[in-house]
Amino acid sequence: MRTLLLSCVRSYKAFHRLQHSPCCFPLPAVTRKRFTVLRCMSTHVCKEDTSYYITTPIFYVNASPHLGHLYSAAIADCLHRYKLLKGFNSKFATGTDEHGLKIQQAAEAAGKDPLQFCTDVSLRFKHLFSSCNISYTDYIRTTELRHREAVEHFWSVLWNKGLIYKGSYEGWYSTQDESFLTPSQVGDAFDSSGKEIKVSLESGHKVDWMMEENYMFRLSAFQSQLLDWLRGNPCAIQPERFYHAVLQWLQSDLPDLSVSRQRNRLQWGIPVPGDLEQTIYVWLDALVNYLTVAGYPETHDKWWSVAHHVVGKDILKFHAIYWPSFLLGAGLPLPKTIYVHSHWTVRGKKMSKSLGNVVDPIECSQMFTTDGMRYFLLRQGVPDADCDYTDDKVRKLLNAELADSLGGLLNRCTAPALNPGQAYPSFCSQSFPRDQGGRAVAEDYHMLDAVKNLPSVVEEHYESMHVYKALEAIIACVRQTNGFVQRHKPWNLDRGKSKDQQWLETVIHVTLECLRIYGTLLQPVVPEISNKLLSRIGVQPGERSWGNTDFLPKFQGKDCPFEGRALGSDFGVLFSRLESPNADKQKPKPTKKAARSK
Ligand code: ME8
Repeated sequence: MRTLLLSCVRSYKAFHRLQHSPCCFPLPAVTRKRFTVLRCMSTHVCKEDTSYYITTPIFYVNASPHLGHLYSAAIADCLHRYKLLKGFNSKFATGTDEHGLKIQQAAEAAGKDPLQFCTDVSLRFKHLFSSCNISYTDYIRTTELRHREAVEHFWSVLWNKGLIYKGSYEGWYSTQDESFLTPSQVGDAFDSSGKEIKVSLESGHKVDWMMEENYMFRLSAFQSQLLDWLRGNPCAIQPERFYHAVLQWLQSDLPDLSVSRQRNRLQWGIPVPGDLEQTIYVWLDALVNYLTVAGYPETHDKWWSVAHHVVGKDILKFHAIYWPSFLLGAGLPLPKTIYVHSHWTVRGKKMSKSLGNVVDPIECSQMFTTDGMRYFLLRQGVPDADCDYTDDKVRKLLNAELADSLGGLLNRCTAPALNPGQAYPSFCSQSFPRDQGGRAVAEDYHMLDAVKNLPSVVEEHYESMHVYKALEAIIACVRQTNGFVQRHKPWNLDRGKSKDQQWLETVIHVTLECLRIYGTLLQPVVPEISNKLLSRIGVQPGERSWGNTDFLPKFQGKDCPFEGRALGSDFGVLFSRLESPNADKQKPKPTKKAARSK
């Protein structure tokens, strides 16, 4: 990451030098064109702005939401909440993609009016997101009027610039992926009845040959600008693996792209302005949603200049090639970052509606709690690699980390037996001096160092969407703090002796300080658990931002605002251990007598 950041800084410096170098002008036309792109990107890198705009893909409404959709939304929600904690003015958009052949066919199959069909399924996504605390600030549906106006305007801009022309398309099309494919992206397969069919090599979905009069977008004209953009912005697509994949794709020629379908084939979509015989291609329509939410075509600069997209790797081509080309064509800045994540699989197969192996996220969050599911997805999901889902993995992870490690730690230092005053006790600097000499041992000093550095470590991982690494770092510190308590066994200290009492209070004070940091840093991932933890240890809502992560001020000779404060009154368990479903079967059945006496 550090290397990546350094190279971003270096490229920005290079652009800056280029901009201010007296020998830059006059530039040949091609260079000038490239230079415009570079400059527009350099403002992206340097602008110190506290606005932030994050999006998820907008999801197709051909079927109910599944765990993969919740995963993308949870990542974006985490980044949004993190930015709010950092004091940013953050906008977070999600929503549903409701046009196109696939939706038209799904509505027909359901025997429903398409808009009614879309509304029903869109509500299911909305319900999922609100029940999982996905705190979006805008929910967009592509069937809304504001979106139609944005798409029509965007189309007209491209048309007026001569970037769209009437032509014809002949080639493969996958309705499931709503994607055009070249012959090299297509292979042979058999359908369920044994018939030979052609499929997309990437998604495995069936493809059909199509031949139509369409409007075409001059995608081929953007190849070198896309390469310039990526070479000048090595952080634009993260993680690095996907950045290199896109650079690799750009080594082959880009064919022009069909951006409409004949109206007689596709009625469910936005008509091409000025040509009612054609419907706008669903991906052009869908991608513009990000602009619609930013306020396009009215004042949109404030949000559009700070846009970041979270997408699954299945739709990288659309976001890293088509979308930037459309934007360059329309003269708009490019997104700051495209964060790409891999897939959840079930027994090694991508979880998807068409394969019928989906995991229901609502059922999961009822079984494992909302925060439990959020924690699992973000702790176990690795952006670079696919991850297999099983209920058992969820149970084991949550029991070990949320119930035992974190919950156990909170319980230890707030239990009335050890903390009868139910307060944030005093820190004694003679017992835990800055130099050795008190009761603290070398490992305790190592732990303090680790917790002190934790906010910056977590910040770096949140910034690069490596949420699992942030959680790994937090849980490693939680374990160290448990080790600290275990090492000093405060329950064995003699309260009658003032030195023991001071040390006991110091051990609890340090532990509560650690918990305060963990609770604050965990808020973007598990907002309910963090709230419970911070309330229990007496941290007020106004004291939970990133600016409040100054750890153990007493150790640095500063005042601690929490010292002496009463703990919160909620004694409940932080996270209850999850039983495996057959645990009940193993328990002895109650006798009739015992059952009657209940
Ligand atoms: O592609 N694991 O919509 P979609 C992880 N409408 N994430 C997954 C996943 C899995 N198994 N399956 C899906 C579309 N996702 C278009 C997007 S955006 C302008 C238009 C997530 O309903 C992941 O983010 O097929 C993936 O990219 C997205 O859902 C695809 O959702």
